[in-house]
Amino acid sequence: MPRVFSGIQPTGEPHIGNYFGAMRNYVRLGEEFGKNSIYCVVDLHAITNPASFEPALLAQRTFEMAVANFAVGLDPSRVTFFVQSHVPEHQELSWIFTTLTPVGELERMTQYKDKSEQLESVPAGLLMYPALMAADILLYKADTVPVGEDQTQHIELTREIARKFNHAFGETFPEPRAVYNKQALRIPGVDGNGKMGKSKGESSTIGILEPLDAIWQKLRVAPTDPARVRRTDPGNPDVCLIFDYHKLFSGLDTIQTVDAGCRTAGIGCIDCKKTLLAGMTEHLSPIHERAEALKADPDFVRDALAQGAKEARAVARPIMEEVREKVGFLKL
Ligand code: AQP
Repeated sequence: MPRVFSGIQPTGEPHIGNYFGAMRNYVRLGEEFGKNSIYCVVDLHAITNPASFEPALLAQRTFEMAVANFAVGLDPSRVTFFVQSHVPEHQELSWIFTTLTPVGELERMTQYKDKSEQLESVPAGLLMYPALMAADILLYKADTVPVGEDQTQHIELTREIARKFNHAFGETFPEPRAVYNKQALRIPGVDGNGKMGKSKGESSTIGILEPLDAIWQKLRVAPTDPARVRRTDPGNPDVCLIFDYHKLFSGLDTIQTVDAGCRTAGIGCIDCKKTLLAGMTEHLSPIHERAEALKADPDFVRDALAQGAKEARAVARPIMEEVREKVGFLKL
């Protein structure tokens, strides 16, 4: 049976990019593979970027990330869901992988390049991020990794690390493959400034748990087709991020209506955005309700995370034992 692994950083509120790009696939694969779907709030990753790491907020963001995942439909009694720092084997395997990974490979990662150029002083942990991600996945010998397109390069490096380990120490790890949601490979930020990302701040994101009036304030000012200056100008939905969001939240009829309306100037951008808000309201309101119920029962969430860490360690420990033996550490 395939084994699924994926992680999500508690660097801020989960957004619709995370949701459509990754979390919905967590739910789908969770329903198929049960406890063999292993998901993790990757707090060790979240501390690698000083631009988005806020110690005073980390625990709360970690808790809220679990709430959000449960609220969108992940059932912790059916899948394995835990917090990365609660399973120390991630760090142990990661260290071994850093010894197999050339610094040049790590420096070539585009996410590293993007983030490091914003920083005056670059922590070594930011460079090592992909080795930790490889450890996250391979610690469970996972072969299936639901992620957004921005993780493609990291998954490729994970495959390479698996190959290197197998070559050096004997066949141990599978070469995992990424699973994408083709409709949501890379959802743009609502500020029109590239990929939606938590670490880009609130102006980029539409949080899945964000109040609908706050979402409307962002949609209202969101850029649309820049060539559509007046209400009477025809627009091009193919270059409009609002239309990208319609494809995620609206039914086929609505998508066709706003597409045609935009091209013929039959619908203005504000009305198009209001239609989108209606679709978002329908989709997100039940998630908001479930999240409120979970927040009102923090012991349920904490117990689920404690149980998840136990389950994850039960899988990770024997694999780590095998790794230690193959690497040649003294066993007492
Ligand atoms: N815009 C997106 N479109 C589609 N998928 C996305 N993912 C993230 N952004 C998009 C996918 O969500 C999963 C969790 O990734 P993450 O926690 O790294 O999310 P993030 O919002 O990208 O977080 P940060 O803190 O802002 O990280 P960086 O700065 O690394 O982008 C992943 O599967 C991701 O692909």
